Amino acid sequence: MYNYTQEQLDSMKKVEASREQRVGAELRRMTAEEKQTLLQNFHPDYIESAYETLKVGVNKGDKVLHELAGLLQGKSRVLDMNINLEEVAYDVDVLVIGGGGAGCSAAIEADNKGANVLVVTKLRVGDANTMMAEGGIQAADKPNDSPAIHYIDALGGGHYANKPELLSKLVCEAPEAIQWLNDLGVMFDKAEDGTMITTHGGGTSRKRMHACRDYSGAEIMRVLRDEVANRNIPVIDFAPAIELIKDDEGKVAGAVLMNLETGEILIAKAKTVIIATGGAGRLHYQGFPTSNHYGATADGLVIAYRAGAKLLYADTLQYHPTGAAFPTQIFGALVTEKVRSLGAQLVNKEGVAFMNPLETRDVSASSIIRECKERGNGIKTTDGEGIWLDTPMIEIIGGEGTIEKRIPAMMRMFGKYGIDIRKEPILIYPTLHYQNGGIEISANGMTNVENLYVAGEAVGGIHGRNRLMGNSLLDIIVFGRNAGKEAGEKCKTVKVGKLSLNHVNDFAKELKDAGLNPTELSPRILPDYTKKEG
Ligand code: MEZ
Repeated sequence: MYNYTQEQLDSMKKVEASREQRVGAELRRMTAEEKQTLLQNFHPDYIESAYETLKVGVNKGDKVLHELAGLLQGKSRVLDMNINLEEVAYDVDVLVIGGGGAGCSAAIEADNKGANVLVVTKLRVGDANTMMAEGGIQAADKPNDSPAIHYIDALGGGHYANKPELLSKLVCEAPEAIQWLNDLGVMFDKAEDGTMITTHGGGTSRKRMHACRDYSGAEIMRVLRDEVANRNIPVIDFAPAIELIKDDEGKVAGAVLMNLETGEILIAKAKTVIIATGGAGRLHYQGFPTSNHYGATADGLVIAYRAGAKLLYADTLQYHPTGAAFPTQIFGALVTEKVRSLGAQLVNKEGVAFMNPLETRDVSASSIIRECKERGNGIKTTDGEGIWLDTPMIEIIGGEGTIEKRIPAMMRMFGKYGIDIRKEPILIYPTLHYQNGGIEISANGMTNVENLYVAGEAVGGIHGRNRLMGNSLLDIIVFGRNAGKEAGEKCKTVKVGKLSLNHVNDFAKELKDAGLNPTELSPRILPDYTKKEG
């Protein structure tokens, strides 16, 4: 057992004491009014002081978090560089920026269209939030389910703000996405008769979460990365895009890449460009820890915004209810929602299960924050406080061995620190997990800027103002493939004009005219964890 404090041990005893009577107890769902009040009072998205209004660009007048505003209105890295756009290092049909699940899916489909594709990644292919996704991928492919029911669940979870044409595409193409992955070789959890095992997630009315144990994203990424390699699609690692390039007609026509090791600048010319750069957890909005991978710094949003692409719901973030709160070595790491799907309850300091564990994520996170901040029912940890997630319930409900079989990665993550989640509850607190908003696209994957496509977490609008579990692994496949097909087709008719970075200079002038004189370079590229003075 881990070296817990006396206070933690005393509280853990209360959790153990109440366990038996909690097993099988029906925990009430909140009413719509209760949820709204809870969100307004405790969800971080509602903290006005965390936001500021954008002064320039297409979303001028919209509010975004300070951290993102600083980057969107930051200083372009190319302004102080002497860049020769005629020295083209790569000339391709489709340039895919990002090597996660969306980028790889896009590259595969563009390749299927016969396009000459290049993938460029900031780190390495697979260093992405896809790899970190644990619990599963939704698809309505069981007889008691349908895309229409999936649509209604996601629409309710998204506070009715989802763009209908995007959500419709997501749910209607979900069964085919699962089939595609299965055919490529993804090892989904299956029953002995070969049918897929599916579970609930927060806010789902049917069991439609397909999983590969609790490392679903890693398994999907393994297969997509192999597929890209098997097709000999060229990939350039450690080459983040630091700016988009347009042509003299204002159409997107490539990107400025930076060799991360040498700083060398490389020009990639392309007929169509797909941004698949993922999320922004490493900006640590409002000081939250994050479940995101090291490169999640909103780069795609920044370069797209400077090129004139519109953002949608950039003010809404997802704080996953169950980030590890303890021990400190894994502070903020994801504890998959599947733990709750399998029966673990959220329990406070006094051993009371204070909410239904499968409310939607924004509601669950707010409820945990309220329990700690307002009600004083949190348990102190090295880094703050947390709530118990009563994992031993899973073994009681599902039978001995369920944890090892269904969530081995969780068992291992805590086991490394001497915590046996089959026997002891674990401490959790919300962690920054997902960017609900992003760059606006049409159903064909294109932004308002000609020849610029977006897929994956960098897109805004699919999930409205709150995403349901398992709809992200789904969207990277559906919209990644979609962007690849569309961009792979569109490039056949594109003639690229003279390359230009005028839009960057225009944006800099806009900043100056607005009285802004930014010194912070953007995109950020990598998070800054150096200790600040004072
Ligand atoms: O979709 C997700 O974010 C997901 C499946 C996360 C998880 O809790 O495992």
